[in-house]
Order: sequence, then structure tokens, then C-alpha cells
Amino acid sequence: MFTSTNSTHKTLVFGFRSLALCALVAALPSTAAASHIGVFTNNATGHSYEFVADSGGSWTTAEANAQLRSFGGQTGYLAVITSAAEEAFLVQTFAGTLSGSLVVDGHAHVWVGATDAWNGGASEGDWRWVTGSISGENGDSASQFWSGAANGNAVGGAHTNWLTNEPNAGSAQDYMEWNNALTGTTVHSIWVDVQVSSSAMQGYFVEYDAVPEPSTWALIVLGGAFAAFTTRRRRNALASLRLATVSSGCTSVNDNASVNSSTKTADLLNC
Ligand SMILES: [Ca+2]
Ligand SMILES: [Ca+2]
Repeated sequence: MFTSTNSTHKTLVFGFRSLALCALVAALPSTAAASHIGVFTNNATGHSYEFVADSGGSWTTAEANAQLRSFGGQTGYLAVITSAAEEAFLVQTFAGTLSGSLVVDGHAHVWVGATDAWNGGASEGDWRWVTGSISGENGDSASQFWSGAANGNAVGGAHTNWLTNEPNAGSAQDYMEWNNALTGTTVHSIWVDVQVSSSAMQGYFVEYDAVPEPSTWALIVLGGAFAAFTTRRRRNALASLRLATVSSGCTSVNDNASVNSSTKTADLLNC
């Protein structure tokens, strides 16, 4: 705990508290105007997810609105589902709660971040995740997970979850819908390709990358405070040298020189 009355230390304490408050505020969900159930974090990966209701909204609108949202300082994007574990987390977290008016024709229809129209007509059948923030999620070749129509194949062992006989409509349907489904009493999820806009769609999943751990925030804050402290010490040392030049006949101080134990006074002065 900082207890010094030294003005430098007071500045550091104030700066630390201000930055810590900023970190706390950044960890809170954004307040963008849209109804949603809440933000849920997958502890296995640190990634967080939320469902945002948007009845009849298009995939394009969903993608744009996802990027306007934030959580813990991380910008949102339409969910990218690259593993069976991630798919299971969405099912466990949301499938049972997307009910009532969110269910149309027996399912809650939700946009996620995949399309085979990322390069217009030239990319038909080349399904990629296009909304993530890293390679393998952002539309590069590593993000391709499916090639072809319903009789196509997963690329490179990628996770897929197409409904039987999907994707089925060629260039007429280029965007991925995730929906919950019931087999007996078991809730699960499936993918289908649909048009860019449909009245059946009821919202979209937003994903956020992992928020830095509190210890990481502390290191960032303390690192900034230490840098400010050492800068102040260097400035004070150079000020002292300027005073010394008056009586020694030197003309100025080289501000670009560094102050350390191996740097002699002669390196700092233009004598
Ligand atoms: Ca298509
Ligand atoms: Ca389809």
C-alpha cells in the first residue's frame, strides 16, 4: 500500500487508482441499445458470448451491430464456432433459454459469422468464418471449414454441424443460421444456409475474445506508472546537470543521452 506523502508517490497512487477504475469500467458490458439475455464467459477459453434479439434483421446488419458492442474492452463479432466444445457451450448456455417469441417454426434462428459469399459469386461453396479477429476466423484461407454443397466435405478436419442435406441452395443461400433443435428431450444445435435476410431470424450471437486477467491489468498499470517514474527521475537528473554546466563552461546538455551508471557526465554534456 502506498503511504508516502512524497508528491511523486501521490501522483503514482492517483494514476494507479484512475487506471484501475478505467480497467474496472472496461470490464463491464457495453450498453448498446438492444435486448439480450446476458454475457456468458466460457472459462475454458475465456471467450464470452451473448444473444442479441433482432427479429427479422439481416446477416449484414447483425455483423455491423456486433462490432458496435464490447465487453471487457474487447470488440464484439458474430460468433465463430470452430470446435465441438464451443458449439456445446452455446447449446448449454443459450439453447434452452431461446424460447417463447424467439421460436419460429420450432426453432430459434440465430445468425453466426459464416458465409460462402465472402468473395461474391467466386466463392460459392467455399464456406468460411469471416468475422473473428485472428487468422482462422477472419476470412483467410485458414478459416475455410467446408467445401461444396450438402455432399461436400469439411476442410482440414474442421468442426461442422450442418443439418442433413445442408447447405442446399447454392448461390441462393449464402449465410449461416444457427438454430436450436430438439431430439427427444435433448436440446442441440444445427447449421443451415439461408438468404441474407429472413423474417424467421430472431437475433444473433456476439462473441468477445478473452479479457485480460486482473493480474495482467495490474502489470499494465504498474508498468505505465514505473515508466512515468523513471522519466521523471531522468528529467530531474538532466536538470541538475544543466545547473552544473553554468560553472564548468559547458554549453548545453544532450537530452538524448541516457542516465545510467555506465554513462559518464562527459557523455551528457556538450563541452
Ligand atoms: Ca451458398
Ligand atoms: Ca439451406
